[in-house]
Amino acid sequence: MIRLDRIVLREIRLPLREPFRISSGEWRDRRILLCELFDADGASVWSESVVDDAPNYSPETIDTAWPTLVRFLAPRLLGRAIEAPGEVHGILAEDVRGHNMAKAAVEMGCWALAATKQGLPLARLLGGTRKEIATGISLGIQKDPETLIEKARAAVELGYKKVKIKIGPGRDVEWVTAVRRALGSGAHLMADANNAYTLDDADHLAKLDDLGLMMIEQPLAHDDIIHHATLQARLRTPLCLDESITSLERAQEMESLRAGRIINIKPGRVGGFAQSLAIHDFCEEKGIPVWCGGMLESGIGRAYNVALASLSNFTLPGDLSPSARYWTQDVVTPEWTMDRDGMVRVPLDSPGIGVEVDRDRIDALTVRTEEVRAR
Ligand code: OSB
Ligand code: MG
Repeated sequence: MIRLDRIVLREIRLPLREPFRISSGEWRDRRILLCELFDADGASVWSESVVDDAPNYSPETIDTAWPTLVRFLAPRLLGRAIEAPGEVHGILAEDVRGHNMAKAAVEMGCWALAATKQGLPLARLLGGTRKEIATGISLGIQKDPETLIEKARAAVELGYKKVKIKIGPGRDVEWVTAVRRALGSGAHLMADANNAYTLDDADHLAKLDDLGLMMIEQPLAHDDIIHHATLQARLRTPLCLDESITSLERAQEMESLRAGRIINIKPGRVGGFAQSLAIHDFCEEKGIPVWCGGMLESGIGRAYNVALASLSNFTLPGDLSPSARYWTQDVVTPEWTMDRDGMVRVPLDSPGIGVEVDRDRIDALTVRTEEVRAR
């Protein structure tokens, strides 16, 4: 049982080692929202919301998630007896529309708290069975194809099991062709468009069919299913939906309309683990492979993603790059690492999220805090 008596929100600023650019915007210095959840019996955990400064991936930002947590979400959980973490999503979703990334931060925190209190690694509480997760890299838009090729080569050299290239109009067929030539036909390559196209681009996107991509991620609008179905019917390459899958219902629509053949599950995007597990199970039953996406999380958010990716139907490499790719120093110890075979180890030796949170480092990076207490 969980009974929260305090939730502390923090904003930390964590500069990326290099800017990360996608078709809809750019990340430099991340504004990260962390939550610390305190149980009445003394246990506590850290969690993370995958919001940032601008609404270019989803409508949420850190400045919408913060007051939503303080005013609507935290008060529903505080002081309440929660039998199991699977109940939390329903409690948060009742008459609160959207705000999935805000909801996910506290929902996933409750799962970690339950794992901590039961003495279980989070991955095992979720039902995960893998000991290590195959990892891919997501390469942002570069200044020219040569730079992209160089980064893609270096990634393969480091052991990454998949290379994802961010594309957009003017930086697509030629750029991906150049990378395919450089890496050879055996490389596991894919492209992510982050909503940069419309159905008018279908003929152009069909040229990607000759490049042997594992998938094309979210070419059309952030909330679209139906046009993706039309596009999928014209492409041989599987489409993978990211932005559009905000709940189990959207995953079901994708399947029944054949709007895509793969799903990128980001727990923050779907409101947390309960929905992630429901989507995972649904996809497993329908033979739809899934993989775990990333949102440039700190080491705290990564711990949650790694735990989720240990479930059986996460059969494709996740965007789970090691800490050093993003930060000069992460906020957890040990930092996340990847071995020469592109595998990230699932921490199974300790209860909860499996990494220590560096409170001194977080204090040094904190720009604001707010505490919400049970009334
Ligand atoms: O579309 O998957 C995406 C980062 C920010 C916003 C959207 C996306 C991404 C990534 C980065 O691809 C994945 C990562 O390395 O965390
Ligand atoms: Mg994506």
